[in-house]
Amino acid sequence: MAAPEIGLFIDGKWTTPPGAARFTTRNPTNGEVVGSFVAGTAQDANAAVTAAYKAFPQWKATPPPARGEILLRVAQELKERKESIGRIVTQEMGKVIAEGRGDVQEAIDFVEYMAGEGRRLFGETVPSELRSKFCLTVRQPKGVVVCITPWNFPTAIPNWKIAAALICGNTVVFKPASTTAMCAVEVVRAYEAAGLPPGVLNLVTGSGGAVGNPLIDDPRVRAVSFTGGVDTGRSVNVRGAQDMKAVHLELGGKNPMIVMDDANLPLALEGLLFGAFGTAGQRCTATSRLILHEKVYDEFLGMLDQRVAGLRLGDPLDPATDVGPVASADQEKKILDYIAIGRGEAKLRTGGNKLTGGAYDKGYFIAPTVFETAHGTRISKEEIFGPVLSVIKVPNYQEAVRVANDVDYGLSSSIYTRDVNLAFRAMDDLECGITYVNAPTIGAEVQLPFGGTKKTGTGGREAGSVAVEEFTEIKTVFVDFSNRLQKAQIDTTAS
Ligand code: UN1
Repeated sequence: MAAPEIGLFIDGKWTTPPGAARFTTRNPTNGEVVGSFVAGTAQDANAAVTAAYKAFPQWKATPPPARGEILLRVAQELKERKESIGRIVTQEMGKVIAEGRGDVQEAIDFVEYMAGEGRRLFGETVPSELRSKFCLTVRQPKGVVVCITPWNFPTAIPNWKIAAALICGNTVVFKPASTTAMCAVEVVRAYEAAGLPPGVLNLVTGSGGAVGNPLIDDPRVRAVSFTGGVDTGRSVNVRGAQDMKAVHLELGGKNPMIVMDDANLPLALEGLLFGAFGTAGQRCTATSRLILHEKVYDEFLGMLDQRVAGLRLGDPLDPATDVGPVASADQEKKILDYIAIGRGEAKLRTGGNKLTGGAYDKGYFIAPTVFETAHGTRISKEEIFGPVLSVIKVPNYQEAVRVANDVDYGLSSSIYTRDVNLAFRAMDDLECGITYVNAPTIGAEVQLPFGGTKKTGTGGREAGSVAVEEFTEIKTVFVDFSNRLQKAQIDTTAS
Protein backbone atom coordinates (compact mmCIF):
# COMPACT_ATOMS: atom_id res chain seq x y z
CA MET A 1 0.00 0.00 0.00
CA ALA A 2 1.34 3.43 -0.97
CA ALA A 3 2.15 5.71 1.95
CA PRO A 4 -0.45 8.44 2.43
CA GLU A 5 0.77 11.81 1.14
CA ILE A 6 0.01 14.48 3.72
CA GLY A 7 0.10 18.26 3.29
CA LEU A 8 0.65 21.14 5.66
CA PHE A 9 -2.28 22.47 7.70
CA ILE A 10 -2.44 26.23 7.27
CA ASP A 11 -5.41 28.52 7.82
CA GLY A 12 -7.76 25.56 8.25
CA LYS A 13 -6.78 23.80 5.01
CA TRP A 14 -4.49 20.88 4.19
CA THR A 15 -2.26 22.16 1.41
CA THR A 16 0.74 20.93 -0.52
CA PRO A 17 2.79 23.83 -1.86
CA PRO A 18 3.57 23.40 -5.58
CA GLY A 19 6.86 21.58 -6.15
CA ALA A 20 7.19 20.72 -2.43
CA ALA A 21 9.92 18.26 -1.47
CA ARG A 22 8.82 15.33 0.70
CA PHE A 23 10.16 13.11 3.44
CA THR A 24 8.82 9.84 4.81
CA THR A 25 8.56 8.31 8.27
CA ARG A 26 9.33 4.63 8.81
CA ASN A 27 8.36 2.00 11.32
CA PRO A 28 11.46 1.31 13.47
CA THR A 29 10.31 -2.30 13.93
CA ASN A 30 10.40 -3.30 10.27
CA GLY A 31 11.31 -0.31 8.09
CA GLU A 32 7.86 0.03 6.49
CA VAL A 33 6.91 3.52 5.39
CA VAL A 34 4.23 5.11 7.59
CA GLY A 35 3.59 8.36 5.73
CA SER A 36 4.94 10.97 3.34
CA PHE A 37 5.08 14.61 4.44
CA VAL A 38 5.95 18.01 3.07
CA ALA A 39 9.51 19.10 3.83
CA GLY A 40 8.44 22.62 4.75
CA THR A 41 10.38 25.78 3.90
CA ALA A 42 10.79 29.28 5.31
CA GLN A 43 7.97 30.33 2.99
CA ASP A 44 5.64 27.74 4.54
CA ALA A 45 6.66 28.87 8.02
CA ASN A 46 5.83 32.42 7.01
CA ALA A 47 2.42 31.41 5.65
CA ALA A 48 1.60 29.57 8.88
CA VAL A 49 2.58 32.54 11.06
CA THR A 50 0.53 34.83 8.81
CA ALA A 51 -2.53 32.61 9.30
CA ALA A 52 -2.00 32.42 13.07
CA TYR A 53 -1.46 36.17 13.31
CA LYS A 54 -4.63 36.88 11.36
CA ALA A 55 -6.68 34.47 13.50
CA PHE A 56 -5.42 35.85 16.82
CA PRO A 57 -7.80 38.80 17.48
CA GLN A 58 -10.91 36.66 16.99
CA TRP A 59 -9.58 33.83 19.11
CA LYS A 60 -8.49 36.21 21.84
CA ALA A 61 -12.01 37.66 21.85
CA THR A 62 -13.61 34.21 22.18
CA PRO A 63 -14.60 33.73 25.84
CA PRO A 64 -12.27 31.19 27.50
CA PRO A 65 -15.17 28.84 28.44
CA ALA A 66 -16.10 28.72 24.74
CA ARG A 67 -12.51 27.84 23.90
CA GLY A 68 -12.79 25.16 26.57
CA GLU A 69 -15.85 23.65 24.88
CA ILE A 70 -13.81 23.15 21.73
CA LEU A 71 -11.07 21.49 23.78
CA LEU A 72 -13.64 19.13 25.30
CA ARG A 73 -14.61 18.16 21.76
CA VAL A 74 -10.92 17.61 20.93
CA ALA A 75 -10.67 15.29 23.94
CA GLN A 76 -13.76 13.44 22.69
CA GLU A 77 -12.26 13.07 19.20
CA LEU A 78 -9.05 11.72 20.70
CA LYS A 79 -11.01 9.28 22.86
CA GLU A 80 -12.85 7.94 19.85
CA ARG A 81 -9.57 7.49 17.99
CA LYS A 82 -7.49 6.35 20.95
CA GLU A 83 -6.92 2.85 19.61
CA SER A 84 -6.07 3.86 16.05
CA ILE A 85 -3.80 6.74 17.12
CA GLY A 86 -2.17 4.56 19.78
CA ARG A 87 -1.27 2.08 17.05
CA ILE A 88 0.18 4.84 14.90
CA VAL A 89 2.33 5.96 17.85
CA THR A 90 3.64 2.41 18.16
CA GLN A 91 4.16 2.03 14.41
CA GLU A 92 5.92 5.34 14.02
CA MET A 93 8.27 5.37 17.04
CA GLY A 94 8.24 1.85 18.46
CA LYS A 95 6.93 2.11 22.03
CA VAL A 96 4.90 -0.94 23.06
CA ILE A 97 1.18 -0.73 22.33
CA ALA A 98 0.10 -0.31 25.98
CA GLU A 99 2.36 2.75 26.08
CA GLY A 100 1.14 3.90 22.67
CA ARG A 101 -2.37 3.99 24.11
CA GLY A 102 -1.01 5.61 27.27
CA ASP A 103 0.53 8.38 25.18
CA VAL A 104 -2.86 9.19 23.68
CA GLN A 105 -4.52 8.89 27.11
CA GLU A 106 -2.09 11.45 28.50
CA ALA A 107 -3.09 13.77 25.63
CA ILE A 108 -6.79 13.22 26.41
CA ASP A 109 -6.28 13.81 30.13
CA PHE A 110 -4.48 17.08 29.58
CA VAL A 111 -6.84 18.47 26.95
CA GLU A 112 -9.77 17.75 29.28
CA TYR A 113 -7.94 19.32 32.19
CA MET A 114 -7.16 22.45 30.19
CA ALA A 115 -10.78 22.74 29.02
CA GLY A 116 -11.70 23.35 32.66
CA GLU A 117 -9.03 26.03 32.87
CA GLY A 118 -11.29 28.04 30.55
CA ARG A 119 -13.51 28.62 33.60
CA ARG A 120 -10.59 29.55 35.85
CA LEU A 121 -7.60 31.37 34.34
CA PHE A 122 -7.34 32.99 37.73
CA GLY A 123 -5.96 36.44 38.34
CA GLU A 124 -5.51 38.07 41.74
CA THR A 125 -7.14 40.86 43.66
CA VAL A 126 -4.73 42.62 45.97
CA PRO A 127 -5.36 45.42 48.46
CA SER A 128 -4.26 48.93 47.58
CA GLU A 129 -2.23 51.14 49.90
CA LEU A 130 -4.66 53.94 49.04
CA ARG A 131 -8.34 54.40 49.74
CA SER A 132 -10.99 54.02 47.03
CA LYS A 133 -8.61 52.16 44.81
CA PHE A 134 -8.91 48.60 43.54
CA CYS A 135 -6.00 46.46 42.29
CA LEU A 136 -6.21 43.28 40.28
CA THR A 137 -4.44 41.16 37.69
CA VAL A 138 -5.83 39.57 34.54
CA ARG A 139 -4.26 37.05 32.18
CA GLN A 140 -3.90 37.91 28.53
CA PRO A 141 -2.68 35.70 25.69
CA LYS A 142 0.77 36.36 24.30
CA GLY A 143 -0.21 36.12 20.64
CA VAL A 144 1.28 33.70 18.12
CA VAL A 145 3.04 30.83 19.84
CA VAL A 146 5.35 28.24 18.24
CA CYS A 147 5.33 24.70 19.64
CA ILE A 148 8.25 22.45 18.72
CA THR A 149 7.86 18.90 19.96
CA PRO A 150 9.83 15.63 20.21
CA TRP A 151 9.14 12.12 18.92
CA ASN A 152 9.14 10.25 22.25
CA PHE A 153 5.67 11.36 23.37
CA PRO A 154 4.36 12.26 19.94
CA THR A 155 0.74 12.90 20.94
CA ALA A 156 0.99 13.77 24.66
CA ILE A 157 3.65 16.48 24.50
CA PRO A 158 2.14 18.39 21.53
CA ASN A 159 -1.15 18.47 23.43
CA TRP A 160 0.50 19.68 26.64
CA LYS A 161 1.62 22.68 24.67
CA ILE A 162 -1.19 23.23 22.17
CA ALA A 163 -4.12 22.85 24.59
CA ALA A 164 -2.50 25.14 27.17
CA ALA A 165 -1.65 27.75 24.54
CA LEU A 166 -5.14 27.67 23.05
CA ILE A 167 -7.14 27.89 26.25
CA CYS A 168 -5.19 31.04 27.10
CA GLY A 169 -6.23 32.60 23.77
CA ASN A 170 -3.02 32.24 21.78
CA THR A 171 -2.86 30.96 18.23
CA VAL A 172 -0.34 28.26 17.41
CA VAL A 173 2.12 27.11 14.78
CA PHE A 174 3.07 23.51 15.50
CA LYS A 175 6.41 22.09 14.26
CA PRO A 176 6.65 18.42 15.25
CA ALA A 177 9.67 16.11 15.21
CA SER A 178 10.02 14.69 11.71
CA THR A 179 10.34 11.13 13.06
CA THR A 180 6.70 11.18 14.20
CA ALA A 181 5.01 13.43 11.65
CA MET A 182 2.01 11.11 11.27
CA CYS A 183 1.26 11.31 14.98
CA ALA A 184 1.34 15.10 14.67
CA VAL A 185 -1.10 14.93 11.77
CA GLU A 186 -3.47 12.80 13.86
CA VAL A 187 -3.32 15.36 16.67
CA VAL A 188 -4.14 18.20 14.30
CA ARG A 189 -7.00 16.23 12.74
CA ALA A 190 -8.62 15.95 16.16
CA TYR A 191 -8.54 19.75 16.56
CA GLU A 192 -9.85 20.18 13.03
CA ALA A 193 -12.71 17.73 13.67
CA ALA A 194 -13.56 19.56 16.90
CA GLY A 195 -14.28 22.73 14.93
CA LEU A 196 -11.33 24.92 15.83
CA PRO A 197 -11.56 28.09 13.68
CA PRO A 198 -9.14 28.34 10.71
CA GLY A 199 -5.68 29.68 11.50
CA VAL A 200 -5.90 29.05 15.26
CA LEU A 201 -3.73 25.93 14.94
CA ASN A 202 -1.36 25.43 12.01
CA LEU A 203 0.99 22.54 11.27
CA VAL A 204 4.25 22.84 9.38
CA THR A 205 6.29 19.67 8.99
CA GLY A 206 9.98 19.79 8.06
CA SER A 207 13.40 20.19 9.60
CA GLY A 208 14.44 22.46 12.43
CA GLY A 209 16.78 24.35 10.12
CA ALA A 210 14.29 24.90 7.30
CA VAL A 211 11.12 25.46 9.38
CA GLY A 212 11.95 25.77 13.08
CA ASN A 213 14.48 28.58 12.79
CA PRO A 214 12.37 30.85 10.55
CA LEU A 215 9.44 30.30 12.93
CA ILE A 216 11.52 31.33 15.95
CA ASP A 217 12.96 34.32 14.08
CA ASP A 218 9.59 35.66 12.90
CA PRO A 219 8.91 38.95 14.72
CA ARG A 220 5.18 38.18 14.89
CA VAL A 221 5.86 35.15 17.10
CA ARG A 222 5.82 36.05 20.81
CA ALA A 223 6.63 32.75 22.49
CA VAL A 224 8.34 29.47 21.72
CA SER A 225 7.76 26.24 23.62
CA PHE A 226 10.34 23.56 22.92
CA THR A 227 10.85 20.01 24.18
CA GLY A 228 13.91 18.12 22.96
CA GLY A 229 17.67 17.88 23.31
CA VAL A 230 19.91 20.29 25.20
CA ASP A 231 21.95 21.47 22.21
CA THR A 232 18.90 22.36 20.16
CA GLY A 233 17.28 23.87 23.23
CA ARG A 234 20.24 26.16 23.75
CA SER A 235 20.09 27.39 20.17
CA VAL A 236 16.30 27.92 20.43
CA ASN A 237 16.90 29.99 23.56
CA VAL A 238 19.61 32.12 21.95
CA ARG A 239 17.56 32.72 18.79
CA GLY A 240 14.49 33.63 20.82
CA ALA A 241 16.50 36.02 22.98
CA GLN A 242 17.37 38.17 19.93
CA ASP A 243 13.79 39.35 19.88
CA MET A 244 12.96 39.04 23.63
CA LYS A 245 10.64 36.13 23.01
CA ALA A 246 9.42 34.05 25.91
CA VAL A 247 11.18 30.71 25.49
CA HIS A 248 10.12 27.64 27.39
CA LEU A 249 12.52 24.68 27.33
CA GLU A 250 11.97 21.12 28.46
CA LEU A 251 15.23 19.25 27.89
CA GLY A 252 17.17 16.29 29.19
CA GLY A 253 17.39 14.21 32.33
CA LYS A 254 19.73 11.81 34.10
CA ASN A 255 17.19 10.60 36.58
CA PRO A 256 18.32 8.67 39.65
CA MET A 257 16.51 6.01 41.60
CA ILE A 258 17.96 5.64 45.10
CA VAL A 259 17.36 2.23 46.66
CA MET A 260 18.13 2.27 50.38
CA ASP A 261 19.02 -0.75 52.51
CA ASP A 262 15.55 -0.77 54.12
CA ALA A 263 13.66 -0.64 50.78
CA ASN A 264 11.01 -3.09 49.70
CA LEU A 265 13.29 -4.68 47.12
CA PRO A 266 10.69 -6.53 45.00
CA LEU A 267 8.71 -3.27 44.72
CA ALA A 268 11.85 -1.32 43.82
CA LEU A 269 12.69 -3.92 41.19
CA GLU A 270 9.31 -3.57 39.47
CA GLY A 271 9.72 0.19 39.49
CA LEU A 272 13.23 0.01 38.12
CA LEU A 273 12.30 -2.26 35.21
CA PHE A 274 9.48 0.09 34.22
CA GLY A 275 11.51 3.25 34.77
CA ALA A 276 14.68 2.12 33.00
CA PHE A 277 13.36 0.01 30.15
CA GLY A 278 9.81 1.28 29.57
CA THR A 279 9.65 3.16 26.26
CA ALA A 280 13.07 1.53 25.66
CA GLY A 281 14.48 4.14 28.04
CA GLN A 282 13.49 6.96 25.70
CA ARG A 283 11.74 9.22 28.17
CA CYS A 284 13.15 12.44 29.55
CA THR A 285 12.08 10.97 32.87
CA ALA A 286 13.63 7.50 32.32
CA THR A 287 15.48 5.97 35.26
CA SER A 288 19.00 6.06 33.88
CA ARG A 289 20.86 5.74 37.21
CA LEU A 290 20.33 3.26 40.00
CA ILE A 291 22.02 4.52 43.16
CA LEU A 292 22.15 1.42 45.28
CA HIS A 293 22.98 1.05 48.96
CA GLU A 294 25.99 -1.24 49.44
CA LYS A 295 24.17 -3.44 51.96
CA VAL A 296 21.62 -4.59 49.35
CA TYR A 297 23.87 -4.21 46.31
CA ASP A 298 24.58 -7.85 45.48
CA GLU A 299 21.14 -9.08 46.40
CA PHE A 300 19.31 -6.45 44.34
CA LEU A 301 21.53 -6.79 41.28
CA GLY A 302 21.07 -10.54 41.40
CA MET A 303 17.29 -10.01 41.30
CA LEU A 304 17.71 -7.48 38.49
CA ASP A 305 19.84 -9.81 36.32
CA GLN A 306 17.16 -12.43 36.39
CA ARG A 307 14.36 -10.10 35.40
CA VAL A 308 16.33 -8.32 32.69
CA ALA A 309 17.14 -11.67 31.13
CA GLY A 310 13.42 -12.39 31.00
CA LEU A 311 12.39 -9.18 29.20
CA ARG A 312 10.85 -9.93 25.82
CA LEU A 313 12.04 -7.75 22.96
CA GLY A 314 10.08 -7.73 19.76
CA ASP A 315 7.13 -6.36 17.83
CA PRO A 316 5.71 -3.56 19.99
CA LEU A 317 2.22 -4.22 18.61
CA ASP A 318 2.31 -7.66 20.25
CA PRO A 319 0.90 -7.22 23.77
CA ALA A 320 3.36 -9.83 25.07
CA THR A 321 6.35 -7.64 24.16
CA ASP A 322 8.06 -5.80 27.04
CA VAL A 323 10.53 -3.66 25.07
CA GLY A 324 10.22 -2.47 21.49
CA PRO A 325 12.84 -1.04 19.16
CA VAL A 326 14.44 2.35 19.65
CA ALA A 327 12.91 5.03 17.48
CA SER A 328 15.30 5.47 14.57
CA ALA A 329 18.69 4.73 13.04
CA ASP A 330 20.03 7.93 14.62
CA GLN A 331 18.84 6.83 18.04
CA GLU A 332 20.34 3.39 17.58
CA LYS A 333 23.71 4.83 16.63
CA LYS A 334 23.80 7.26 19.53
CA ILE A 335 22.91 4.55 22.06
CA LEU A 336 25.41 2.04 20.65
CA ASP A 337 28.09 4.73 20.74
CA TYR A 338 27.38 5.27 24.44
CA ILE A 339 27.48 1.54 25.07
CA ALA A 340 30.93 1.46 23.46
CA ILE A 341 32.01 4.31 25.74
CA GLY A 342 30.60 2.42 28.72
CA ARG A 343 32.54 -0.72 27.84
CA GLY A 344 35.71 1.34 28.10
CA GLU A 345 35.00 2.99 31.44
CA ALA A 346 32.66 0.70 33.39
CA LYS A 347 31.74 -2.95 33.93
CA LEU A 348 29.07 -4.31 31.61
CA ARG A 349 26.73 -6.52 33.60
CA THR A 350 23.99 -7.36 31.04
CA GLY A 351 23.10 -6.59 27.43
CA GLY A 352 25.31 -4.21 25.50
CA ASN A 353 24.42 -5.34 22.03
CA LYS A 354 22.13 -4.79 19.08
CA LEU A 355 19.84 -7.76 18.45
CA THR A 356 20.28 -9.43 15.09
CA GLY A 357 18.89 -12.38 13.18
CA GLY A 358 15.38 -12.99 11.81
CA ALA A 359 12.90 -10.17 12.33
CA TYR A 360 15.41 -8.24 14.46
CA ASP A 361 17.45 -7.46 11.34
CA LYS A 362 14.69 -5.20 10.06
CA GLY A 363 14.52 -3.01 13.16
CA TYR A 364 16.52 -1.11 15.75
CA PHE A 365 16.52 -3.44 18.73
CA ILE A 366 19.00 -2.92 21.54
CA ALA A 367 19.25 -5.35 24.46
CA PRO A 368 18.39 -3.81 27.84
CA THR A 369 21.82 -2.93 29.17
CA VAL A 370 23.14 -2.60 32.72
CA PHE A 371 26.55 -1.17 33.62
CA GLU A 372 28.15 -1.11 37.05
CA THR A 373 30.08 2.11 37.28
CA ALA A 374 31.74 4.59 39.56
CA HIS A 375 30.02 7.96 39.74
CA GLY A 376 31.70 10.38 37.34
CA THR A 377 32.02 8.28 34.19
CA ARG A 378 30.39 9.65 31.03
CA ILE A 379 27.67 7.00 31.04
CA SER A 380 26.84 7.89 34.66
CA LYS A 381 26.46 11.61 33.88
CA GLU A 382 25.36 12.13 30.26
CA GLU A 383 21.87 11.54 28.93
CA ILE A 384 21.81 8.43 26.73
CA PHE A 385 18.06 8.25 25.99
CA GLY A 386 17.97 4.50 25.53
CA PRO A 387 17.69 1.22 27.45
CA VAL A 388 20.96 1.70 29.31
CA LEU A 389 21.14 1.78 33.11
CA SER A 390 24.15 2.84 35.17
CA VAL A 391 24.36 1.31 38.64
CA ILE A 392 26.36 3.19 41.27
CA LYS A 393 27.14 1.76 44.71
CA VAL A 394 26.89 4.08 47.73
CA PRO A 395 27.56 3.57 51.47
CA ASN A 396 24.83 5.81 52.89
CA TYR A 397 22.03 8.33 52.27
CA GLN A 398 24.35 11.39 52.22
CA GLU A 399 26.45 9.93 49.45
CA ALA A 400 23.34 8.79 47.56
CA VAL A 401 22.03 12.35 47.52
CA ARG A 402 25.42 13.81 46.60
CA VAL A 403 25.68 11.46 43.61
CA ALA A 404 22.03 12.01 42.65
CA ASN A 405 22.54 15.79 42.53
CA ASP A 406 25.97 15.83 40.91
CA VAL A 407 24.78 15.93 37.28
CA ASP A 408 23.87 18.74 34.90
CA TYR A 409 20.19 17.82 34.86
CA GLY A 410 17.37 17.95 37.36
CA LEU A 411 14.16 16.49 35.98
CA SER A 412 12.95 13.48 37.96
CA SER A 413 14.21 11.38 40.87
CA SER A 414 13.06 8.59 43.12
CA ILE A 415 13.83 7.02 46.47
CA TYR A 416 12.79 3.63 47.78
CA THR A 417 12.84 3.48 51.57
CA ARG A 418 10.51 2.52 54.40
CA ASP A 419 11.89 5.29 56.59
CA VAL A 420 9.39 8.14 56.51
CA ASN A 421 11.94 10.63 57.83
CA LEU A 422 14.36 9.80 55.04
CA ALA A 423 11.60 10.03 52.45
CA PHE A 424 10.74 13.54 53.57
CA ARG A 425 14.41 14.53 53.71
CA ALA A 426 14.87 13.31 50.14
CA MET A 427 11.89 15.36 49.03
CA ASP A 428 13.83 18.39 50.17
CA ASP A 429 17.38 17.32 49.27
CA LEU A 430 17.01 16.10 45.69
CA GLU A 431 17.69 18.97 43.26
CA CYS A 432 15.11 18.44 40.56
CA GLY A 433 11.57 19.19 39.48
CA ILE A 434 9.92 15.87 40.38
CA THR A 435 10.57 13.40 43.22
CA TYR A 436 8.84 10.07 43.65
CA VAL A 437 8.79 8.11 46.90
CA ASN A 438 8.50 4.34 46.44
CA ALA A 439 7.68 4.73 42.75
CA PRO A 440 9.91 5.01 39.66
CA THR A 441 11.03 8.26 38.01
CA ILE A 442 8.45 7.99 35.21
CA GLY A 443 4.70 8.33 35.25
CA ALA A 444 3.88 11.98 35.88
CA GLU A 445 0.18 12.88 35.91
CA VAL A 446 -1.09 15.86 33.91
CA GLN A 447 -2.80 17.73 36.75
CA LEU A 448 0.59 18.38 38.38
CA PRO A 449 3.45 20.55 37.15
CA PHE A 450 6.09 18.85 35.01
CA GLY A 451 9.63 20.10 34.44
CA GLY A 452 13.03 20.43 35.97
CA THR A 453 15.98 22.40 37.20
CA LYS A 454 19.51 23.11 35.90
CA LYS A 455 20.02 22.10 32.24
CA THR A 456 16.66 20.34 32.16
CA GLY A 457 14.98 23.56 31.28
CA THR A 458 13.81 27.04 31.87
CA GLY A 459 10.70 29.14 31.49
CA GLY A 460 8.45 27.52 34.08
CA ARG A 461 6.61 24.22 34.23
CA GLU A 462 4.30 22.46 31.84
CA ALA A 463 1.10 20.66 32.86
CA GLY A 464 -0.89 21.31 36.03
CA SER A 465 -2.67 24.59 36.57
CA VAL A 466 0.69 26.41 36.28
CA ALA A 467 0.79 25.48 32.58
CA VAL A 468 -1.03 28.74 31.86
CA GLU A 469 1.94 30.78 33.16
CA GLU A 470 3.91 29.88 30.07
CA PHE A 471 1.23 31.11 27.71
CA THR A 472 -0.12 34.25 29.34
CA GLU A 473 1.02 37.75 30.11
CA ILE A 474 -0.13 39.10 33.45
CA LYS A 475 -1.67 42.53 33.23
CA THR A 476 -1.89 44.54 36.43
CA VAL A 477 -4.87 46.90 36.63
CA PHE A 478 -5.35 49.78 39.12
CA VAL A 479 -8.82 51.28 39.36
CA ASP A 480 -9.01 54.55 41.28
CA PHE A 481 -12.59 55.51 42.18
CA SER A 482 -11.69 58.33 44.59
CA ASN A 483 -12.21 61.05 41.98
CA ARG A 484 -8.95 62.74 42.90
CA LEU A 485 -5.30 62.21 42.14
CA GLN A 486 -3.83 59.84 44.70
CA LYS A 487 -0.09 59.33 44.70
CA ALA A 488 1.25 55.91 45.62
CA GLN A 489 4.27 55.94 47.93
CA ILE A 490 3.61 59.63 48.65
CA ASP A 491 0.03 59.87 49.89
CA THR A 492 0.17 56.65 51.86
CA THR A 493 -0.92 58.27 55.11
CA ALA A 494 -3.66 60.32 53.46
CA SER A 495 -7.12 59.75 54.82
C1 UN1 B 1 8.95 12.98 28.52
O1 UN1 B 1 9.62 11.96 28.45
O2 UN1 B 1 9.36 14.04 28.03
O3 UN1 B 1 6.28 11.13 33.41
C2 UN1 B 1 7.59 13.05 29.09
C3 UN1 B 1 6.34 10.48 32.37
C4 UN1 B 1 5.37 10.81 31.26
C5 UN1 B 1 5.83 12.00 30.49
C6 UN1 B 1 7.25 11.92 30.00
N1 UN1 B 1 4.07 11.05 31.84
O4 UN1 B 1 7.16 9.61 32.19
